[in-house]
Amino acid sequence: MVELKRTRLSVRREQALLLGVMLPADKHRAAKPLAELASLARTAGARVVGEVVQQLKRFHPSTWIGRGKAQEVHDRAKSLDADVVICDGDLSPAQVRNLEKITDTKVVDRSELILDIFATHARTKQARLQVELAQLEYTYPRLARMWTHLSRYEGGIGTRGPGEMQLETDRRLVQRRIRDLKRELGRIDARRQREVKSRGECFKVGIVGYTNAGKSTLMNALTDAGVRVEDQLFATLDTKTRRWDLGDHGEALLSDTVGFIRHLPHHLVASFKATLEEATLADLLLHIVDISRADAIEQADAVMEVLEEIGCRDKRILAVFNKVDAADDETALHILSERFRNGVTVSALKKQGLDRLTEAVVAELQRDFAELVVTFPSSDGRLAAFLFEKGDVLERDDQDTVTQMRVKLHRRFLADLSEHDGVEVRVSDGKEEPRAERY
Ligand SMILES: Nc1nc2c(ncn2[C@@H]2O[C@H](COP(=O)(O)OP(=O)(O)OP(=O)(O)O)[C@@H](O)[C@H]2O)c(=O)[nH]1
Ligand SMILES: [Mg+2]
Repeated sequence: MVELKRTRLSVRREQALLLGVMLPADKHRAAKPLAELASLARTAGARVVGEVVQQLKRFHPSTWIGRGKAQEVHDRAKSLDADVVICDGDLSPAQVRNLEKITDTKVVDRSELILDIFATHARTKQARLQVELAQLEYTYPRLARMWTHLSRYEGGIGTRGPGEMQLETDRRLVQRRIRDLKRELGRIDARRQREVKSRGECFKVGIVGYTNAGKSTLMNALTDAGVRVEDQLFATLDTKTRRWDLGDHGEALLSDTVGFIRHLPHHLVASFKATLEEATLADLLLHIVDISRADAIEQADAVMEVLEEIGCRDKRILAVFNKVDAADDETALHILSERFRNGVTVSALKKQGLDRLTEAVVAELQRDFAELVVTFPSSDGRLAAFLFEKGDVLERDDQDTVTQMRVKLHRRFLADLSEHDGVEVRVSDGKEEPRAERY
């Protein structure tokens, strides 16, 4: 039995050797294949001391990379004095074990690295519980000595028996903790859903996008939210909602939330579903794309994949091409403008293009309203009161027995009108403008 080196997976202050595999499908990343892993590693607090990349047709089933390459990684790790090898992919527990054995160095995979970042950045109670749940489900079963991580739930570790009995106790403890966490998260989620409902009829706009795309910067530029902005990945792990003043058009509620990344670990998506949903419960999503990046298109695609995974395929989405001030190559912008028609180009940092963005959002908000001519018996005082309360009455014409009102009303109330007797409703604005696309 190999003694695993993975007693703790945090890579803070450790010297990291990055390890990547280029499959034939990864050609677009050829220029800097490990750039993203390097920023993840740095965000987690590691110092990157070297990189090894192997071109492969497929992953090696037992060692992830080829065996010869693994030996090379061993030598590099020793000469660079690396504490940890961080792999740009998700390895099976057996692959980790075998790779650790050959390299004689701690091995951490990409999901574990992301989970570690989430654990360090989580500030709210909900975020902390969500991370813990994801770690219990993904990381802990892969640790060499699970119980050292569980000791805070149950007495000291000295009282436990060895071997199988230990493993059994650990498993039961993990199961119990998972159950408790799910229950507690369920309670927080129910409270949050009540909160979202109580926000009622206000137009809800959610900001989504790849991590570090500038979501929080945009949130701060549009409202006085004062959200933390950092040039690092996953600075934001919870959701903040603020009122956004739309001038003559009233206001919307704007939500900023956790960013997406390609191959977001599945356990994180599941655990953070409630947080992700908060933004996605919106009437409109602003998809922020950092167009100053060479891989802007791949990032945009990854975001669309996660949106699909959390059930947002049919949402209205408005693309926002951010960081135009830093974009020196317009190719990505051209391609993305073709793909996401109605996109708006901005610089959240320099506050450029925000008026156009506001106009585009107002146009979306307006589409939820219909201008109607409603004719009804004058005796129906309830209907008149309803129209005044819920709508914007533009004209009123009282005749002997009937009243006619021209009113702007949210489409969700159309059904309510038909419940009244003797009402005739005519849509007075027939024009259909192009709208934010549904994917
Ligand atoms: N040049 C430039 N930089 C920007 C712009 N918008 C944001 N940034 C920078 O991009 C970095 C990330 O910004 P954030 O607003 O924290 O990004 P985020 O999408 O909220 O990131 P996470 O919460 O970590 O997912 C910061 O260093 C910002 O200053 C922009 O329009 N132009
Ligand atoms: Mg943020």
